[in-house]
Formats: sequence, structure tokens, C-alpha cells
Amino acid sequence: MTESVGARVGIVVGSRSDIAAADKAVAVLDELGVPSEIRVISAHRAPELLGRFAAAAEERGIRVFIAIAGLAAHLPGVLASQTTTPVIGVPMAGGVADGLDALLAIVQMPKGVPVATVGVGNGENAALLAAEMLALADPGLRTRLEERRRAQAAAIAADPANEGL
Ligand code: RP5
Repeated sequence: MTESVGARVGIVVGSRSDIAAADKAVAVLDELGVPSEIRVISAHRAPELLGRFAAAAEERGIRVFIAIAGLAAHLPGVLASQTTTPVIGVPMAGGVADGLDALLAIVQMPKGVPVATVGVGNGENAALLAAEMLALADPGLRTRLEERRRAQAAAIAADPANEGL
């Protein structure tokens, strides 16, 4: 879907209906100067394409995946089963339990194949976690993450409700 040259974070959604969370992740990664790409690949409807994406991604420079899915939400786990590149799962709202079903599906991986899981619909945190992983080997990115944390704290301190604190 969108592909930037030298993408380091590979974002994959199970359906175009999940794109909003991917867009939130891209916005945070863009702000931090981390190139990313978005792919639309269902683990159930296009398993062979998912396999090709997983096999080629590392060679193309992808160092972290963000996998976003709702309902049965097998996408992050199936992707993780095909790579040792870290996978961050984002459950999406909807389904009989409005996202709790997807959250449990993603977080309850069997031993041996981990998926890091963030909150329902939380593309922002998935992007920040991906950036923190990349920052382990990228001091400039670490500095940008630290600046973002400082700005976040300063914005809360500046809330009129906190005057005098
Ligand atoms: C999941 O089923 C997708 O990740 C999406 O969250 C959900 C619904 O998909 P669509 O029916 O909208 O394509 O596989």
C-alpha cells in the first residue's frame, strides 16, 4: 500500500478496515523520523502472500513488525511464527466482545512464539514501542524519543488545572 524506501518498520493490517490504526502508527513514526510501510494482508485470506512478505522483509531492511487485526486476530501470531524479527500486535475493536476477543487472541500466544501486545486500537503505542526497539541501536532516535517524553510531561504540567504545581 504505502512503501517508503528503506522502511524499518513493516506495518501489516488484516483488512483495509484496520487502516486507521496503521495511519496513527505511521504518524508517530514519521514524527520520529522512522521510515515505515503499510501492507494489507489477511493471514486467513492470503496466507501465501503473508509468507512472502515475512520472508522478504528482513532483507528489505525491516527490523520490527506491527501487525494489526480484529476478530480472530491471528495475523500477528502467524507472522511471528514465520520470523524472529519482533512483532508488535494491535488488537482492533469489533466482534462479539468489541476488541477483547482480538486482544486475547493476540496476547495469548503459546510458549516459544512471542508477540508484544498493545491496547485495543493503540497504533500510537505500537509505533512508540517499535521506535524504542530501534533506538537500542540508534542514539539519535533515542534522543528524539526522550525529547518526546519531555514534551509530553511539559504539556501536562502546563494544563491550567495544574497551575501552582
Ligand atoms: C480481521 O477481520 C481484520 O483484521 C479486521 O479487523 C476484521 C474484519 O475484516 P473485514 O471484514 O473488514 O475485511 O481479519
